Amino acid sequence: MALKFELLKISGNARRGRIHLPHGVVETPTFMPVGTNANVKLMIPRLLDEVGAQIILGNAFHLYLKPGLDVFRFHGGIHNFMNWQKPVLTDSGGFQVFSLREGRKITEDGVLIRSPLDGSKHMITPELSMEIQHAIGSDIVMAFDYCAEPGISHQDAVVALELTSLWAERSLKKLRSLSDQAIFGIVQGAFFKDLRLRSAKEITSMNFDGFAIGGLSVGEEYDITLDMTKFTAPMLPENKPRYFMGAGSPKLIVDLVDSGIDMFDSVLPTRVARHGQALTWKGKLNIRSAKYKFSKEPIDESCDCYTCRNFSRSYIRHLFDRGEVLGQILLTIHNLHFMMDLSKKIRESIENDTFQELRGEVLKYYA
Ligand code: PRF
Ligand code: ZN
Repeated sequence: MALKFELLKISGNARRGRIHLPHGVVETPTFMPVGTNANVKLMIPRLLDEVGAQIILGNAFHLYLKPGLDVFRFHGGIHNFMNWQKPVLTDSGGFQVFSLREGRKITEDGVLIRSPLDGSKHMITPELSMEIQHAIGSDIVMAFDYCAEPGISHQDAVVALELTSLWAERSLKKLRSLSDQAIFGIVQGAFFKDLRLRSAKEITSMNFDGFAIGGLSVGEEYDITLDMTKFTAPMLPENKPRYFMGAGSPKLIVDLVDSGIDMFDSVLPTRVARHGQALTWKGKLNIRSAKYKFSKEPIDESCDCYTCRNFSRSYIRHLFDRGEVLGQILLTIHNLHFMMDLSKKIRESIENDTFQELRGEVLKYYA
């Protein structure tokens, strides 16, 4: 078994757990930084370690295009390639069915997707996605799914759901024939409860090592995201990890934990950092603002990250003003540290049965 999950404590619906993987242990709830191209933008692995990252994400489709599977085979997998020796989860390419929908073609066999790099066309099947994720050597593989767009009709959502179930079965069968890597199934069903119910039933009837909720946070209203998650999460087996794909705002994270989710990922903390936005325990802060020109304060006085221990708002604002990359690096370090700190405080609060107080505190500053 490549994955062992311990459910350590339940407080309300919030869960405190531990996932054992080939490259290490992941304490949950956990936030997973995104490293699409085998790097978390602007972060060296040593810094990822320092901010407390336990597991990072890679993307099968992007890594298949560049550098290509032969390079991963040459290095013996992503861990040696990028010199990150802790766990890695790879997404299957199912999200690119959604994000690269311009000119795509979907058949029962798989999806024809256009490369964002050079426009070339690639037929991604569940089997190919498994071969890619096997070559990458991730600790957790994701099944190949069909993430539908918001506004999809019930009729079309049924097609997406049926393909997702068919592809889940083929993903599981193919991966088990290749390796003993852990694999998660993904529940779809758009914004229809009857379809979420059906998808959850079909996907959880297969012997996956964990389960993800996909197809949400794709542009729909917040209340719908949360309502669908609260409806779906209880249908997932209690003794396996639960992963909400693509959630990075502090508000959504505390609400997801409150719905029984264990894992989440997003480019949000690293992306907004590059645009000058810091996440703090007192809400968001835009470092480009003129009001920080003469501020000797750190970004967040309650933060003990490298950035906050060493640099003033005034200096970081100056770096952004001059377009210096160091400003982006310093904010990326801070934002990732904040997400890891948030995850850690969530875990502690579940252990102490004070999660609702922590959630209230976060919601006060992130409306
Ligand atoms: N499927 C896959 N990856 C994803 C999603 C999905 O539905 C989402 C939806 N928020 C993010 N990433 N495979
Ligand atoms: Zn900080």
